This record gives sequence, structure tokens and C-alpha cells, in this order.
Amino acid sequence: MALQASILPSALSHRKEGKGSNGVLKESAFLGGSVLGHHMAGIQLPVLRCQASLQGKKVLRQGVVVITGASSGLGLATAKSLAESGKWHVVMACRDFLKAEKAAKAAGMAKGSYTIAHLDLASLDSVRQFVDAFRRSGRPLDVLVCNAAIYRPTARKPTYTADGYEMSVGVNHLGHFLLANLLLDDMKQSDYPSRRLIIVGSITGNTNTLAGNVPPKAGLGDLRGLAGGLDGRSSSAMIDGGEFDGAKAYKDSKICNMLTMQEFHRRFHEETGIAFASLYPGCIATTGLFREHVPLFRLLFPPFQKFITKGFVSEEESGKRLAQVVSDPSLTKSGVYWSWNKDSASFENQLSEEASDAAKAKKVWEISEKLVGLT
Ligand code: NDP
Ligand code: PMR
Repeated sequence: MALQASILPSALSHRKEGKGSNGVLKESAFLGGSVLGHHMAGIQLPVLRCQASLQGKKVLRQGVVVITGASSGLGLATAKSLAESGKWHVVMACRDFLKAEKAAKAAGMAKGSYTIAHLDLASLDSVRQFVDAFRRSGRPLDVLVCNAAIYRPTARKPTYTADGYEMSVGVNHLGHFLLANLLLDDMKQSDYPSRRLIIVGSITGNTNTLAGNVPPKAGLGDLRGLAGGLDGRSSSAMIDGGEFDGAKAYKDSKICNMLTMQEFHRRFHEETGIAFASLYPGCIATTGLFREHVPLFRLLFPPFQKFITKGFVSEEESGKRLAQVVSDPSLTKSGVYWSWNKDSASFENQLSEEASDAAKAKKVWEISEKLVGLT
């Protein structure tokens, strides 16, 4: 795809439209489309002046990346890495606005390099509102990173999203499924040379690995629970129709993430040129993902991963890995599940049989479309 006319040094590409004195977009301002529209109109002139002053020399404009769940762990580290590069404006799509604001400040992210926007993936209404607000902001969308997740290994009973779906699959898969489908149109309109949609996967959803064989193993079965609406009443809360198991629900949701990426690739890569990718960033054993696990697990898990499995990766390093998938010119291939070896070199990894089952991906897609109200 040709490099579009474009064109401005990152420092000039976006002003802090609608932001408070701390550089963070206030929620009220974010939702105030007309105010933002007015400010966005204001940035056009400097952009044009900048183009003229470059005398035809093409400079890649600053990219805009939306990262869900950027208030901690992998998402925050990725946001920081991309913002620091100066090449990206990061939209941190988070359910807890204040937590995200504090996290960005504590991470030392520069004012104006990021915007915080409200998104609760446990509510499909919230997903739609986020998309509307993002569109009103007037920013282009170049890369979307579906990163947020919850893991409920000690839950004895299922909990449910606002729409009545089991929480882990509802947040990790269904919320992102709707978000990515809605924002696909925005990415199609972007003039950025390398547009990417990234859905974070995991080794634990892949039963072709040792980690993926730790019980309970991931498995979607014949999808009867998903097809039945995952509501725990008329159908099971588990995708395969079985008894509720919080750890399995997370792993199942990761299979859905990896299948969804591949189905996006099959449906839309050729037509749109967008690269669809998933990844296993390494075992980031210190993140908030394990907040609901028993204290002993949280104590032993990091040294176990560091010294026994050697799969441990720091939050900072994992952020650099995901930032590579967002931005690195050598990682433009679509339909790929990226992993890294010990020296932190990326490679295309092999998914398990189930996580690469095209027929299952199609079925998951079709059922998910119904559950999120796209058909
Ligand atoms: P964290 O718990 O640190 O980050 C998860 C993020 O998701 C948080 O920002 C959290 O918000 C957000 N989130 C949770 N629920 C919602 C919701 N309803 N709406 C919006 N955002 C929500 O975990 P990690 O950084 O470890 O996880 C990030 C990704 O990495 C996940 O997709 C996970 O599956 C994947 N991964 C992690 C591995 C690891 O070893 N940690 C290994 C392989 C993959 P809040 O801050 O408000 O809680
Ligand atoms: Mg695992 C090479 C071995 C390896 C790797 C890379 C991981 C990653 N794990 C490995 C092995 C083992 N784990 C072994 C042998 C055991 C049994 C002692 C084991 C156990 C274990 C538990 C109880 N591992 C876990 C848990 C969790 O609760 C984590 C989980 O499944 O979260 C969903 C987990 C993980 N191990 C990993 C990684 C990356 C995780 C977090 C998975 C994720 O975030 O998707």
C-alpha cells in the first residue's frame, strides 16, 4: 500500500484538544462531541503549514493507537513504550478513568502523548459509547490493540456482564469482538501505511504446549454453551456447556481471541490491507491479572516462572514486545500469532489444533455476532 501524503513530525501532529491542564482528556470533554469537533477543526491549519514547510519530503505522521486495559500490566507498559517513541498518540481505553490517569502519570508518560477514554468491556452499551465518543474526537484510528482481560481462577460461581454473559468470556472475547467489528470501519478509513488489529492471546489457550496442558485445559467443545447464550440459566455459563470453572473460562476466552484474529484475517485482510495479529507476550507473572488468585500463588508464581520454567518476562519487556507488534515495520504479516524466544527475538508461532480450527473460528464468529447484536 502506498504511503499516503502525510506528513508531519509527531510533535506537531496532534494538539492536546479538549484536555485538562494535566494533558488528560476529561471524560466530560471526551463525551462532548461538539466541543471536540471545534478543537479538532483547529488543528487542521498547523498540519497544512507543516506539510508545506517540509517541501514535499514525506514524513510519517504520528499514528493513533487504541489500547484496551491500558491502566496496568501489559497494556500500560505498551502504552508507555509507544508514547515514549514519539511516533504514537495512545488512546488508553479503560474502565477506571482515575486509575488509568494515575497509572499514566506514575509511568512518566508525557502530557499530550496519550488520551484516556472510558471503556467497560463488561457492557456492550459502554463499547458502543466508546466507539461513538472516539469518532466524535475526530482522530483517525490506525491500530487497535484488544488487550484487556480478567482472570477469575478462584471464583466458585460465574458472574455476568451487563448483557448477561459469563464475565471472562464476556469481557475478554465478546466485548472485544464488538469493539473490533465496530472500529474496523474506522481503520479502513485510516491513511496510515500499516494498519493493524491486534488481539492478545496466550500460551495457556494452546494445548500444544506444556503450559496449555496444565489443568483445567482450554476447550470449546461443540460451542453449545456459547450458542445458548452463556447465561448460566437456560444454558451453561461455559462455552463447551460444562460446569463453571473460572480458570477454564479465561483459557477458553483466549482461544476465542486467537480464533477471532484468524477469522478477521480470512474475512478482511485481502479487502482492507489491515494486518490482523495475535501474540503470546511471555509470562508476565507480576501483573494484576493474578489479583484474584490465592496469596501463595501470587508469591510463588513469579519465582517459579523466572527460575523453573524460564518463561518469565518483565512488564517493561512485554510492553516492548507488544509495541513491536503495533509498530515494527518487520511485523506487518497478517494472520500471525507472534511469540518471542529467549533472546527476545520475535517469531511466528504455531497455534494448537483447536486454536487454529477454521471451521470453529467461523462458528464462534457467527454466534458471537448474534450475542453482541451485530446480526
Ligand atoms: P492486568 O490485570 O494487569 O491488565 C488487565 C487490564 O484489563 C487492566 O487494565 C484492567 O483494568 C483491564 N480490564 C479488566 N476488565 C475490564 C473491563 N471490563 N473493561 C475494560 N478493561 C478491563 O493483566 P495483564 O497485563 O497481565 O493482561 C493483559 C493481557 O495480557 C490480557 O489479554 C492477558 O490475557 C494477556 N496475557 C497475560 C499474561 C501474563 O502472564 N500476565 C500471559 C499471556 C497473556 P483495571 O486496571 O481497571 O483492572
Ligand atoms: Mg503455567 C514452560 C512452562 C510454562 C509456561 C511458559 C507457563 C506460563 N506455565 C508453564 C508451566 C506450568 N505452569 C507448570 C508445569 C505448572 C504446574 C506446576 C503450571 C501452573 C500454572 C498455574 C497454576 N501456570 C499458570 C497457572 C495459572 O494460574 C496461570 C494461568 O493459567 O492463568 C490463566 C499460569 C500461567 N502459566 C504460564 C502463563 C503465561 C500463565 C498465565 C497465563 C495467561 O495469562 O494466559
